[in-house]
Amino acid sequence: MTDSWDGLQTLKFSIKDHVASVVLCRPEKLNAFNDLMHDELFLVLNHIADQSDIRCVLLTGEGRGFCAGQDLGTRTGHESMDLGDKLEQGYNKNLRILKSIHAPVVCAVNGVAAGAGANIALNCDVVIAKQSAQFIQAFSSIGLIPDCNGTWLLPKLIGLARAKAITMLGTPITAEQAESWGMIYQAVADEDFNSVVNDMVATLANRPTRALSFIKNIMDESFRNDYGVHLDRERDVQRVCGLSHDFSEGVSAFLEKRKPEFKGH
Ligand code: T3D
Repeated sequence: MTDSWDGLQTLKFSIKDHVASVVLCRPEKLNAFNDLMHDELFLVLNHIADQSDIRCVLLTGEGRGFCAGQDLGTRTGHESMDLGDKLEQGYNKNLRILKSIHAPVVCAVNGVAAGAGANIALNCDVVIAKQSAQFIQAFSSIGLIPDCNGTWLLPKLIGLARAKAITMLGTPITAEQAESWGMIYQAVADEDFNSVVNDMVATLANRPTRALSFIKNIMDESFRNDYGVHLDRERDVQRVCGLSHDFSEGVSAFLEKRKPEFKGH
């Protein structure tokens, strides 16, 4: 791990035991995004995407919030501002890299997730939230539409009826509600949150990373493919998995009644 990450001002970044941890770190603003945070996240995500030995990524926030979306203090004088450009230079650039990361990305929502903050979380592969956390589609309360692909993800995760209502009303959704609606994987009691997250991340980092990478991509593809095309895709991907070290190790470990030692390739 290089020391050069010590200079980050809006994030904390570390890699340990094949897990890359990214912590959004502007707690006084509930980790809302300014330009520097967009730029630093871009640097860090690019680094992660280049490291083939990273086997799990953890994204979380410092302090009592996960992320309150865009720092609205940077959006005064809006009549001369092109938000399409801002999205392209900030969130969209980062989400494209996030999606390209081969390893599973766990989002640990440690507190309120509002606006872009909520939808960044939903773009991750596994979302775990503190029971006290809330998800708020805050956009329409300031005259915007959901971004960070919220309008693509939410109808798929929770259905059109709920997606339209919560985005139009800006209703805060509790972590438990989010779990019961299928918006996130799990709501966890606040006192158990850190240990559940750490266990989840360590478990994923020791599973067959290449297969996990295929799983995340092929599940996303399922929304575009028709039935027959998707059967073909599964066949092709399974062919590759069948040639992997991890498949052979998984089968041997099962037959020998021992714990598998996956290498991630
Ligand atoms: O512009 C583009 O690039 C287009 C893309 C936009 C994407 C977006 O994310 S738009 C949506 C932006 N986010 C919001 O509208 C959410 C605004 N925040 C809130 O509604 C509330 O803060 C929360 C519901 C998230 C939390 O409420 P609460 O009561 O727990 O905390 P608080 O007191 O409101 O906030 C604590 C501090 O953080 C406070 O600062 P202060 O008064 O202690 O100095 C507050 O101003 C600050 N803060 C919270 N969110 C933001 C923020 N400062 C700037 N921007 C924020 N988004």
